[in-house]
Amino acid sequence: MRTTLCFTVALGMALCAGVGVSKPADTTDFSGQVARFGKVSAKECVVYLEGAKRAEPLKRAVVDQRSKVFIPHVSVITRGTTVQFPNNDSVFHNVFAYYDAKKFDLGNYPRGASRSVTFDKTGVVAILCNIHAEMSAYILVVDTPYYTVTDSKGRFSIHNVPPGEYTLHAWHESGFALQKRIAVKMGQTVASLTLTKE
Ligand SMILES: [Cu+2]
Repeated sequence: MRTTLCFTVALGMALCAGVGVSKPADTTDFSGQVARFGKVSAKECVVYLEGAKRAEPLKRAVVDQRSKVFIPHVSVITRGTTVQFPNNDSVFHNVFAYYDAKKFDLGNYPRGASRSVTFDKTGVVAILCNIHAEMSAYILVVDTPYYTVTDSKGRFSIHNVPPGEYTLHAWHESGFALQKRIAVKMGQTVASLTLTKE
């Protein structure tokens, strides 16, 4: 009896897990590759589709500080998200950035401490440490659930996109970018993107 119950619960959980990973029937993937720009690799480009659907703030977002490096170097968050900036290094860091044309400064703080900022407007946030000039990171604040960051070869895939009209944006820290209207169609949509200097 106990064995049967356990099996039923396990089967139920497996089915639920299966539902969780399956693709909604009326959505598609928007995939492709960003071409290199000169000698610069198209890795860590942000690609996103702006349409009618707005995004909820992310429940959790972290830009870590380890070995004098911000991790990740490039991240995307949705509008209204609060980002934690923990210091997991043996040295002090001072995180500051220009955001919405204003500078914010989290001050000096030691290992084990964390400070946070809520980003309620869209745009690019360039993050620096005024103790270590080599440290930098970028956060793109977007107002859409359809975004991703390219891999080391410039490849990307945005999952579960409803077909329709969108403004496609691509951005790279070197100053290359792309913005154009596109139609996302049902079935695998593959795009080859060429960015130009802003
Ligand atoms: Cu630092």
